[in-house]
Amino acid sequence: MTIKKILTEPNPFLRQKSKKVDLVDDSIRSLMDDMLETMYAAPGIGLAAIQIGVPKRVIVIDLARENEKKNPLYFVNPEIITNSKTDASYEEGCLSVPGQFAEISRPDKCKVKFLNYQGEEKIFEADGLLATCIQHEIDHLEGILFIDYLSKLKKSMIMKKLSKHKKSLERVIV
Ligand code: GNR
Ligand code: NI
Repeated sequence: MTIKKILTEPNPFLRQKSKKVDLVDDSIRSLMDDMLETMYAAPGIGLAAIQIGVPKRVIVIDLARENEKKNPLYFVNPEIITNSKTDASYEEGCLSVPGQFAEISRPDKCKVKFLNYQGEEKIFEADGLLATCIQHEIDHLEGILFIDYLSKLKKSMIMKKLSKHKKSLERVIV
């Protein structure tokens, strides 16, 4: 297992649409292992493959707290079948938008169809933070980030901060 570098905005990679996985084989399982290790190290509660530069429809999530037993969830080719009509709002963050947080409103429940770590088809209904997280990760597969839901002004303020931060990091390296 390897900890990979997480791509951050602005980066055109994060805006591309990820491709469906044909078969859950050992190479996909190895990708999921690396994603999970990268997510734990960050630390974060979810990660989409595109965040480590791999444009495949693969997501990992673990909502367990530090003092709780790990509970990794793997979703290959996740599809939302139904969404609730009622919304819930959570303060979201994103490992690809470091240090920035905002309240985002999304359907509070969703039913998802996906392939698990073994490649078996599963359907399950999520609510609460898990529903939010799944929708946040599926957005990544479409090249969408949570800041896209904010007003133009809020988004441009965040983008400005991120570019400044990136430039200062580049100066350190050079
Ligand atoms: O670590 C993360 N926390 C989080 C909090 C609220 C809503 C979504 C998330 S996902 C995020 C990790 C990440 O960027 N996944 O793509
Ligand atoms: Ni994210």
